Amino acid sequence: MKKTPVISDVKGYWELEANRIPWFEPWNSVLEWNEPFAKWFAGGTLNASYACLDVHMGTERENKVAIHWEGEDGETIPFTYAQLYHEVNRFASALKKNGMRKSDRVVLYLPMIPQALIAMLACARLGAIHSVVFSAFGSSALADRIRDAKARFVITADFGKRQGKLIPIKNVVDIALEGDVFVEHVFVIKRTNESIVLHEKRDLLFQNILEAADDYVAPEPVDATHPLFILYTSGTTGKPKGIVHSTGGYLTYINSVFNKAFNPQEDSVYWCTADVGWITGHSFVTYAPLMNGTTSVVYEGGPTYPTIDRWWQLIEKYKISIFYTSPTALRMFMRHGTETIKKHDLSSLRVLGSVGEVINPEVWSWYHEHIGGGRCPIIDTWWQTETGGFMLSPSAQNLVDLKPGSATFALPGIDVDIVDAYGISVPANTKGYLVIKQPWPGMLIGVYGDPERYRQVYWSKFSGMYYPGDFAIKDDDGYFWLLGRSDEALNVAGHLLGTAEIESAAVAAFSVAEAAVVGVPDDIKGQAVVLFVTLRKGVEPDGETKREIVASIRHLMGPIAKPRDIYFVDSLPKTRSGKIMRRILKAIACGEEIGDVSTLENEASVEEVRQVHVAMKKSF
Ligand code: 6R9
Repeated sequence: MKKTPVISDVKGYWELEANRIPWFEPWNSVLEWNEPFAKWFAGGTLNASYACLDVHMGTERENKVAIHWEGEDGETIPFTYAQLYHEVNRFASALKKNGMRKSDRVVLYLPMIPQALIAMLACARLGAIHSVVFSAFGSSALADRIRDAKARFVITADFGKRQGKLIPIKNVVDIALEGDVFVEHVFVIKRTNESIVLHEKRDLLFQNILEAADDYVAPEPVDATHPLFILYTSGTTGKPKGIVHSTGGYLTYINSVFNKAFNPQEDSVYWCTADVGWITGHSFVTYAPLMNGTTSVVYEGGPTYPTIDRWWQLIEKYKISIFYTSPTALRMFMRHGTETIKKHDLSSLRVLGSVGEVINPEVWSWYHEHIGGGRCPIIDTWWQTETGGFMLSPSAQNLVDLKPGSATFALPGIDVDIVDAYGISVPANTKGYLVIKQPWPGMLIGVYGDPERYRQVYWSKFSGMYYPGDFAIKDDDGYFWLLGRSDEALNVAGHLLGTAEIESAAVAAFSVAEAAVVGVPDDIKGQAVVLFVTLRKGVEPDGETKREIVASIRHLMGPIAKPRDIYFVDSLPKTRSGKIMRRILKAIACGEEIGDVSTLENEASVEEVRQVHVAMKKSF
């Protein structure tokens, strides 16, 4: 059986990978490791905007399309590498002339318009540190992040566009900045003719300041350890953490794993459906594809507007060959059946990727068959905001035998293990905590302004190991299977169960589209399994369906995982990045207060779940 090659000289390997991106000055040492603080390639200097754009100038890629941008209503704008280079230079010049300097923190609150990528690259060109905040977050989430990052500038737009509606995002910035004294300028990109309120002196219309911009700004050389960006991640509880990524280590890493995992070719057309507000949008919409000179599609709208086949239209139209999305989106499409998919020619697809949550074997097989036509490998990438890029993933360059639902092996140079509560490696087929045993170039360099929190959250649970907070199991062949977050685990009658295992068993029942499992206190078993499900179109939420689901779980997991209660709901509460918020379901199932829901996509679903729960309780 083919396995990922083991790298014996890990530092030598990363040095080779670092040489694939452009440097101004070479580094003094590959790694200075003072646990838990890593300095990769210290002394080396580079610039992220240069690595994404300037390197392609004067080459054949100059006139190659970097981005096919498409809006919800079908508006399209292609940018060649030369055009993108020009736009980024002018944008950076305008920012510079208005005071932006190296190391300034700049909050970007932008919809998925070309300027979102342009603004990131323009900040990077000046050595300023961007912090992108997802543009569907509300004003208090935005205010927290602006304050925590001590941002000097905010870049925003007048409106976002979603499901045919205009979203007044500049307005949200105004509310977030009430009483703020630190932000000097808000740069506003105007994309509609609608009027907006402009605060004198503070707010600058970007189109106006662009008039005085130069066509070229020299890229600021920064040390490899200079922060490229801060990205806030909420985790399951508590105030969001400002995850800081370096420039040299981060770019080296994402460039390396992007090539390994997806194996892009010169003529590939790549589409990652993530928003720039998430790490996937940073690493695999903006930086890695551009460093590679890849042609990407960037799409502003949602997956089902104006029609359910919007995504398949785009794949057909642009002849997309590498498609990267989330299990959440796939499960939503599964629910709607395959009729609309069949109408489109998806034969350009060559590689399919998945990220964000466990891809249940059922969903994997559906993706493989109905989207990939049975011929495309599914590259299931396990990673986190904190890891910068993929950690566990098959490689399309050197493909191993795939197993539906497994992220296969660690990528070369990555040392991953599964340990018990004492940090001891567990044998095959034993559930445990996933850990990373060696530093890697893409690792976060800290939590902004809080080194102690960085140490405590990631490096204190097990001595000398990075703790990501996920459960996993390794099978007899050494394949990794992710089992969900360890902070959401269930302990039923002394058996530790991962949410993902039971959810996959539930989704294996034909009727089920999506499933979420939580543990609730139980007098006898310690915890009991409670299951929330959404059903496929046309399936009745009746006793027959319940019996089918229970049978599937008993069959695949054994009687230990049999749910005590099953609730049928129309939708599950999810974060805006598509992760199911089990914490909320658990609170509802236990009759507790729900707490902070500021990162929720659809608050209505919380209320709906609660009502179904109350109604079902009464009927028992
Ligand atoms: C990239 C991203 C990180 C958490 C991670 C894990 C879950 C991500 C996964 C996966 C199983 C995969 N996760 N990819 N679980 N299989 N392929 O999603 O970053 O938003 O920080 O979330 O997401 O639980 O710990 P982030």
